[in-house]
Amino acid sequence: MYRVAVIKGDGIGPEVIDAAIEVVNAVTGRISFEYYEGGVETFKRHGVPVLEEDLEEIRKSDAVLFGATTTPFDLPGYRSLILTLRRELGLYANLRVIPDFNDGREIVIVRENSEGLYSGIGSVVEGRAVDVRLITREGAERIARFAAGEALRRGTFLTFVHKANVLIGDRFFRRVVFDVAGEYGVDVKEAIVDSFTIKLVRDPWSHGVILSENLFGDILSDLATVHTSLGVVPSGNYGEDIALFEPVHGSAPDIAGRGIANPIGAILSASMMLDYLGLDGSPVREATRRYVLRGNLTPDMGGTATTGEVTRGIISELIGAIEEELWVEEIRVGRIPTDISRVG
Ligand code: 48Y
Repeated sequence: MYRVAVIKGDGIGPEVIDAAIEVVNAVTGRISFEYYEGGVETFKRHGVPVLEEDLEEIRKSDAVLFGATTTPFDLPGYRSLILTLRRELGLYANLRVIPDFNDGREIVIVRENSEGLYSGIGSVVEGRAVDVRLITREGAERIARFAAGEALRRGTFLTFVHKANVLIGDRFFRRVVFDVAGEYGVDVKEAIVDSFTIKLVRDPWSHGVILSENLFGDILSDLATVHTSLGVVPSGNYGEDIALFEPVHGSAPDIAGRGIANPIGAILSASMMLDYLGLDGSPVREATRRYVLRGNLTPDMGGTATTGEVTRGIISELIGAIEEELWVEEIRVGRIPTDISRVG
C-alpha cells in the first residue's frame, strides 16, 4: 500500500480533490489516503498554516495530494500554506503540463520552486520594502538537471526563459543551465521573458520544455492556459524524497460549493501522482481526453455539467477501457473464440 497525505484546502479544493480520489480509487486499490488540515482556519486556531505534528506525518507519506487554499493579502503573520509545504518538504521543482485534448500536444513548464522572489528573504524598514531574488548555484543546478531530465524523457529541447539582459541573477542562472544541458546532451534555446509572453500565446507548442525561475514560471504557467481552461491544468511539485500534486488553479471562492468546479486539473494531477508512485497514470489521462472530446463539460469550458457529472463521465470511460482490455486479453489467451468477438 502507498500512503498519500491529502490536504483538500478550502474554496473548491475539497470538491475537486474528492473527484480526483474517486477516479484514483477506480483504477487502483493500492493507495490509502490520510487527511490533514491546513490554511487560514488552522492558522486562526493554532497560529500556524499546518500543524508541526501533521507535517511530520506528511513527510513520511509517499506523496501528497493538495487542493487549493485562499491566501489573504493582509493577515498579519500568515504565510501561504502551499508555499509553506513547498519549503518544508523541499519541493524545488514545479512541473506544469498544459494539455491539448484534441491532438495530445502539451505545453510543458518547469518552474523553479524554492528560490527567486519566493526566497522569503526580505524586510520593510524605514519606508523601504525589499524582496530578495535569490539564485544559488545549488538551486540553479538542481532545477536545470530536473528540466534537462524532463527534456530527455520527452525527446525534446529546453527553452530557458530569463531576463539576463537586466538581472544579475539570471545571468548566473543562464550559465548554469547551459552547462548542465551540455552535460546531459540537451539542446537549449533561450528567450527573454517579456517578448516570450507573445510567443507563448501565439505559438505555445513549439518550445520543448520551458524552464524559468520562480515568479516568471508562476506567471508563464497561468498565461500558457489561455487556449484551454486554467481548470484543467495539473502540476507536480517534486523534492528529493517526496512530491506534492495539485491543480494549478486556485480556490475560486466565488464558485465554491456550487458543484460546478472543473475537476480535471485535480484528476490529471492525481494521474501524475500515479506515475510518480510507479502505478501508471496514463489510463486516467486517456479517459479524461476521451471524455473531454465528447462529454458535457463544466461552465469554464463552455458546458453545463457539474463536477460530479464530469467525474462520473471520466470514470465510465476508464471502466470502459479496462473492460475492453480484459476482453482483448480473454481473446488473446483463447478463452473467447475470435469468431464471436464483440459486434458493434
Ligand atoms: O501555485 C501557484 O501558482 C500560486 O499562484 C501560488 C504561487 O505564487 O506559487 C500562490 C499561492 C497562494 O496564494 O497561497
